[in-house]
Amino acid sequence: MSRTDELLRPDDVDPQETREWLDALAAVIEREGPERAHYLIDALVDKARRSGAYLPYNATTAYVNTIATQNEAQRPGDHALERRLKSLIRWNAMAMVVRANRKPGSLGGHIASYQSVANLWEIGFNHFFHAPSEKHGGDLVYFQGHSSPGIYARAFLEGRLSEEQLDHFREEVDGKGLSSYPHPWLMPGFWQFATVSMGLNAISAIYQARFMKYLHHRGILETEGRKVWAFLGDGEMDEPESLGAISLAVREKLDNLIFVVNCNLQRLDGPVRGNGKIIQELEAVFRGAGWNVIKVIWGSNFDPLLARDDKGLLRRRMEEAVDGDYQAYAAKGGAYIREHFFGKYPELKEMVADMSDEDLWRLKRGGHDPQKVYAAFAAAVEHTGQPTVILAKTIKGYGMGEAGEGQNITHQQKKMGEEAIQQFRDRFNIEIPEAKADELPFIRPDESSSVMRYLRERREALGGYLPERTVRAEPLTAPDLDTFDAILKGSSDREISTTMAFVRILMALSREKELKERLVPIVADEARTFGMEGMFRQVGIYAPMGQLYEPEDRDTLAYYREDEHGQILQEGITEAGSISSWIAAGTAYANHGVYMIPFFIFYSMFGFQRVGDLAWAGGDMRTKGFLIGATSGRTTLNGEGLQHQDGHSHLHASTIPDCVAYDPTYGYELAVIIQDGLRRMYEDEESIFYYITVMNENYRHPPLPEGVEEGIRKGLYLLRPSELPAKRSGKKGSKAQPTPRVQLMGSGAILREVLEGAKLLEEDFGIAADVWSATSFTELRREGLSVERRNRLHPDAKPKPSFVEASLKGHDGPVVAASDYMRTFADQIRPFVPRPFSVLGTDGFGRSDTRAKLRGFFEVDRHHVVIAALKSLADQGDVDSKRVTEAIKMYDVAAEAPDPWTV
Ligand SMILES: Cc1ncc(C[n+]2csc(CCOP(=O)(O)OP(=O)(O)O)c2C)c(N)n1
Ligand SMILES: [Mg+2]
Repeated sequence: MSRTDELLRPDDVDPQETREWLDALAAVIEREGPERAHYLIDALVDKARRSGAYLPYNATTAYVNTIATQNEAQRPGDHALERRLKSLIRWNAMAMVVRANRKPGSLGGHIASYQSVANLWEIGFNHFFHAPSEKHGGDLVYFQGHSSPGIYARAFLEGRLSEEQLDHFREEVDGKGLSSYPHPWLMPGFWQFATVSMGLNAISAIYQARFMKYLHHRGILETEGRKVWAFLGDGEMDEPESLGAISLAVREKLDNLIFVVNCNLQRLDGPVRGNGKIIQELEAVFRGAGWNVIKVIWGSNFDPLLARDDKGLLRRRMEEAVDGDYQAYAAKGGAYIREHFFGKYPELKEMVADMSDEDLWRLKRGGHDPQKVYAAFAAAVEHTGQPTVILAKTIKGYGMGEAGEGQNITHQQKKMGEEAIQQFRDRFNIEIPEAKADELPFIRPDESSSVMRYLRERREALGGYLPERTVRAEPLTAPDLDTFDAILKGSSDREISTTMAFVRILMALSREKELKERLVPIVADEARTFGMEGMFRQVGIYAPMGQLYEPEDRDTLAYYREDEHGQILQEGITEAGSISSWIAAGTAYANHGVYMIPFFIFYSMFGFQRVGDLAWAGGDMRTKGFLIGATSGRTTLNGEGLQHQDGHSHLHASTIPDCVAYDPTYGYELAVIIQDGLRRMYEDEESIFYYITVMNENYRHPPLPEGVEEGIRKGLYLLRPSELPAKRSGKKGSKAQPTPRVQLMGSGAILREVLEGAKLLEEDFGIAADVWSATSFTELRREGLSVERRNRLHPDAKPKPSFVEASLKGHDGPVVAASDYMRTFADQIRPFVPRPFSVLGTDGFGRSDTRAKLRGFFEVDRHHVVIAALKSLADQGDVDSKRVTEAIKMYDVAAEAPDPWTV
């Protein structure tokens, strides 16, 4: 059979004519090269279309390997030793999970996923994945999270993890165990990327690859030659985050990015696409987006069969069978394959007549064939100008036999019976006696053995061991607070917003010698909203190809300047992408050895609520940097309504343990917070990140009062002590009485309502009101909880007061707190306020109106502050309860209106 005949389709009406065209094409390829051939084919298609023919675009290619056998790069190395190594890792990974689940408590774990990806990873470890070394900056590998047992098993062979650690898989509390999945928070010297939340892996890897190009273009770091590998599940590709950013990778020509999708055709419950083909579907999606797609479907032992497939029947059968069928072939064995796959056409059945059922069963899928995988990886690392995706077909639970191979239940299988363990041992030639197998010993051959020497030699050649998280970055020196002098002085008569104050702080930082290069401002198409357009020109917008056009506004001061060396990451309308960039920048200290300072500024409503899981993963990865939630507050962003008004992002923020969050009111507070953040994260190297809300309401900002910095940082300081005398004269002839007193707290925009409320209390009711600025209810709660715990567990020691309690000491009266957030926000400090405490907040959906109306509606305005204060005082008998009624009438408050959170 000629090579041309391989390509004839079974339903060809004129094979002779087809042959002539194909031969002509073959001749062009030979004489003039594939590019000329491509040109001619395009011209033919174009001609047909212009002549009126409807030629639907077909984004898929035949269901065979993309790389023709004769074009494969040949796998170097010692194949037998590699198989042995892989088998040992398979065994130890399986043993670790099964042993863990024999213990009481059944801690879970997964066997099947690693068994299906093992070959892909081992080819990577033996031949491709570079660790950072003198010669190479190191690749970044995003390993599929729930296949972590395979990574632990390898690290055990490498001597990086002990048998005791393996034996305490998922037992972390006593400090000797291993975390279930990749969590840099829990294993900071080991895992680099938190990858177990499906989908985050893919988008993070794309923005990581892009950030590496950014570092390179900005001249901060040489990242040439380094690759980002992301290993993804085929089920995982259903997540919007998996596919949502793939066009960026093409646009920015991320040829440093390689996706490997392990197409084992199954997810947790069952088949990924039982009635179709996930590989074909993904091929179409990625090709359509402009990726280099490499399909690795069939193993080498299919090659001779395909070579004999003169009529294209085998190809036709491959195309016909759907993934549900392929899964059944994997689960049911050789006889079933003969009957149901080859048996469909007598000629195909004949083709395999001299093969045993065992032979048919051993026909490999591409992802389990080291040669095919090597060839695909080699092609991917060589490819330039485009990102590459490798779609590798595998079997879920490979080698698990009756315990789950290709079965729907396999994902959650964490136990294996004696029989299945013996089969596993035989299948992978594990050298332990039959009688011992069921004890599932971990195996680590002697250092002098050929397999261990090979393991070391391969990793040494590639620069060391992976994964490993090492912080090599030099800490930075935070600027002094007086860098922000202009802000600290207050705005005098000018009315500005905290957003404007923030932008000024950022501008001041961009003039700081040591820090300016490290700043990474990130926006999701809202720079103008926040008044940051001045930075477009000043520091430029990163664009790897520079600016290929004359911007429309070229002659303006703040023109839209795109630049190869630009500093701003203008991500367009993608919060998920922007926060992925923020994570890449904020973990550069661990992944690239250089501290970067990302500021991602966004609509606070589209932050945690939109991409909370990425923020959580960012926390896990010890990301450092600033998230700036702008236009925050339920009543402060007036006009925009229900979808825009954020009254809860601070609650989201409070759920992330290493997120330090503030809701400041004044420019000087913001300056103190940002300066402190820079110091804590980059100078003292604490593993924290900052969430700060800023607003678009304009008002005057006072100068920094003396001695309040510590309070700002801790979350509470006395902003305005009441000036009323502590005693007031009683009725004629009676003794002077103490002035009734309240403590008012406020944060964000509502602090100003609280200040106004204090004035009303004093002027209209003669009540002394001290006003506190609560820059962080969340930090106050955390401090309080830790003091409370310390007191609870040290009952014999002298109890310590919380910071809130200590601050309030000597400032009498009930406490009222109000914010532009749900009541739960300020309510966080209730346990630490040892007296009557009432909280006002903005529970309910937002809606459009003026600020004043909204604050009245949500009952957080000055009048409600007064009413709440009077009511507390009345409850303890310090004022007559009639005064509360009086106030309600006086301020025309709709007491009979329904609860704002119900309407
Ligand atoms: C966002 C998210 N949803 C659900 C899960 C639970 N989960 C873990 S693995 C898995 C199935 C994964 O299937 P696939 O991506 O095909 O990977 P495989 O194990 O088959 O390699 C699911 C649903 C998760 N980890 N993250
Ligand atoms: Mg899968």
